[in-house]
Amino acid sequence: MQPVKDRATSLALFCKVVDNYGDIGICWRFARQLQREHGIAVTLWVDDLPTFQRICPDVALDAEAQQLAGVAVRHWRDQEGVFAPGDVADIVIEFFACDIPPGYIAAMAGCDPRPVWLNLEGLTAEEWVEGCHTLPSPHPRLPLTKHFFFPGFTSKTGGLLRESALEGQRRQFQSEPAAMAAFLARFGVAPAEMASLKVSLFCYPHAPVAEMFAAWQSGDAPVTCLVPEGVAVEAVRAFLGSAAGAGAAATRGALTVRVLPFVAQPDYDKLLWACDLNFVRGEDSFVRAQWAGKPFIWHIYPQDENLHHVKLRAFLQRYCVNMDSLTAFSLHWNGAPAPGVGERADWSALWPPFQADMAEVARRSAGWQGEMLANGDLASNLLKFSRSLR
Ligand code: TRH
Repeated sequence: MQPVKDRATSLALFCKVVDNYGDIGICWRFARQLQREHGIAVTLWVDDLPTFQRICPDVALDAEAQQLAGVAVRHWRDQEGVFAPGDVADIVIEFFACDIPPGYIAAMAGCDPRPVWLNLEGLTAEEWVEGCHTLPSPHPRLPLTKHFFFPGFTSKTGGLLRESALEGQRRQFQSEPAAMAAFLARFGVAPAEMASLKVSLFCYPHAPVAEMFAAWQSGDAPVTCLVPEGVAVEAVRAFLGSAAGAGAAATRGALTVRVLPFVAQPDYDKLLWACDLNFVRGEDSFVRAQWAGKPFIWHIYPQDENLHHVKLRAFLQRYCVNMDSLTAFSLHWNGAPAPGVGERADWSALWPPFQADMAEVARRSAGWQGEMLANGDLASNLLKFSRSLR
């Protein structure tokens, strides 16, 4: 279905880069989709341009204001700005509860009508989200009400970020083996490696990568592991026996490891589509892996007191229907003890059953996509909710 164009609406999205790439990765994807598919005039306020540049090489580091892919990008330097009601967008979104400048909030209070103000939250599969999604939070002093908006995996949440053309692009790419081979050849993947199990690896530094490498190396089926530069640096360096810069590669036993440059966001999707198995992390690559229709293993962002294990289990409970090998593998990858397998992971024992179930896991991936599509996409759901408030 064609989304309804809404040319009159403006939207300001405030993004503070706390750590890593996920915050700006999500906001940049979201901003482009709102502009391209819904005709919204989006201003993306972001505090960290160098991190932004890694996923979008067109970003100019010294520009206070720049236009990128139809989105007005503003360097959010500090909280000091002075704003008038005319500067305020129709919809104001703070990502992940970041504090937007007090001057902007004061200007919001002076608007007539007042803008829609949303706090776009992080993704979790936990049930409590359904009770908090769209809840209002009145400002203690000003005549403004902020609403919480939660992405999620059920119809009682805001759904997941997904561009309307994404599925078509993926199917097209995956239907052309030559295009996939040409894409991977850019990173040095040799024709013979195309027949191996191709794995992309994106994880946090504490993932048990060295142990996984050892299991693949001594296995009987060839594996080609593609690792973006800067990821799992210690294990990659140890395997290569040299520096782990982009372009570095080595083969030991059944395993070939190749270091890739950190690619722009659209190419990262292609990488996920071209591989047979994807290790992803955080929030955005995790969601992209779900749309890639391939088996994936999620490394969740660590939190104090192992709170992330609760979130991991909540997701696995929804996703891993009758897939014990995937559950065991995922829990151990995240250092979360798996019932029946013991606390210490034996990767040579965990890998074969998972590998044997991979076709089944891929089928589940397709079924899951169907379920997620039925919830609509985050951008459309958010705009629908915003209109209901105006
Ligand atoms: O970078 P992350 O670890 O981000 C995390 C999560 O968002 C987490 O929820 C948040 O709380 C924490 O940061 C602070 O992982 P994530 O979310 O997958 O974001 C990575 C982004 O980088 C994603 O948009 C994909 C993109 N990317 C590229 O564009 N090129 C690449 O080569 C790679 C590996 C990733």
